[in-house]
Amino acid sequence: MEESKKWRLAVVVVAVVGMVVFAAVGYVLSREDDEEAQESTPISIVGSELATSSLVDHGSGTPSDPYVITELDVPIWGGYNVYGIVVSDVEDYLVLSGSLIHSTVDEYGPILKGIRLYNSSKVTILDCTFEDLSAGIEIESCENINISNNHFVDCFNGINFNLYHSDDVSIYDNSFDGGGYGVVASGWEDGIGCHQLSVIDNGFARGAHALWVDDSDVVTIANNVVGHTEGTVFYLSYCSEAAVEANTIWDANAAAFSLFEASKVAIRDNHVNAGNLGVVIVQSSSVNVSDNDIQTSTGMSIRNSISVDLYHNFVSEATTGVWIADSKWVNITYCDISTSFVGIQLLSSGNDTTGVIVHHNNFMDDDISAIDNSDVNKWDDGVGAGNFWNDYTGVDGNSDGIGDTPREIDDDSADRYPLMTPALLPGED
Ligand SMILES: [Ca+2]
Ligand SMILES: [Ca+2]
Repeated sequence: MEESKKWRLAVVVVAVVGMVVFAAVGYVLSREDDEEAQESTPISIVGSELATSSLVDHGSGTPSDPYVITELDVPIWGGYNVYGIVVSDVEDYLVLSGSLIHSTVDEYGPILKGIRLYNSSKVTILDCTFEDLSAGIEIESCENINISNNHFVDCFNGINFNLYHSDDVSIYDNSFDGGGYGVVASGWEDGIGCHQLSVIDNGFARGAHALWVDDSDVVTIANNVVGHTEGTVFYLSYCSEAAVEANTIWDANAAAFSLFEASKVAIRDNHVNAGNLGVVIVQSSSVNVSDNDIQTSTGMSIRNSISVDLYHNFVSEATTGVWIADSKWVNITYCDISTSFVGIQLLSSGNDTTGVIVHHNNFMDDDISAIDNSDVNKWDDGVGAGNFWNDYTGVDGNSDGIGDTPREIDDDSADRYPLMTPALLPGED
């Protein structure tokens, strides 16, 4: 080959290689552009990197001087299961505060999630706003987590427990506005949920459910205020050792409190106004319902359950105040059941309703005070005191405060010791 030809060939080869490289680089770059356009990249917060992370505003990871990451603006967009922030393997104290985490679309259609907390402990999320996400915060395999003073706006799930159990999670003073579930631990797999879950002093409005939790124990749900919800407000299934107290619920469309396969639950001192159902107890055991004030279509509904104590509740303006089917060992005492169509209804449909004991209640101005279509139940305490029925027509000839004739309920059921004056309820003089 001539020298000039060699040179020409070399120039051509270089040019071709250069074009290929240029095209390849261009392809890669354009792919990156495309991917960027398709999906946002999560901010990664890894425990082992916190000491040197530029995200950390100040702090050293101790209880009195936690690492603080603050004032982030995190837009999220893209396709399926995209997170704004992923926090993993944190063991030191970390506070994530004052940030806005939101999708760039006005709805939670794509699976866009705010913060994923994974395998971490001692993390606090404070004063953040989560908007238009399929989940605001997702928690998996974590412990000692505090979530307080945040705002969840139009998130399908506000706080979502995922896949594996977490331990000691406190959810305080947050507002959940719109969306589907405020706090949720539910799925097909067993084991999702939380040991020591506290949901206290939160506000829930315009959502479907405030709380829907499976597979959890040592649960406290207290002092929450709920308005304008579409579905069951507080639902606990396969849960034990739960206290549900001092919550206020108004303008709910379904059940206020619903238990399924739950045990050792106390529901006390709640106020429920409006809705279909106040307290629903299904396939549960050892449930104590006390000091509640309930105005719903059905005040309390108990089915297929064992050992339920209804003590000192006020139920009014119900279609049925207390409805019990296929259950045993239910005590109803010191309740005020008034202005309802049916006060108490017992029935057996499949299983027997037995061992129901009803005494020291006041039935006032109900259309039908009691119906007992079940088996052997007692409408008095067996030793001389029953209930006050304002429609009782008998007399008390010996002035012992007890009517001289039974107050019949039907052919085989009666209160043998009807009270002549209303039972003195706890707290009354
Ligand atoms: Ca009967
Ligand atoms: Ca008498």
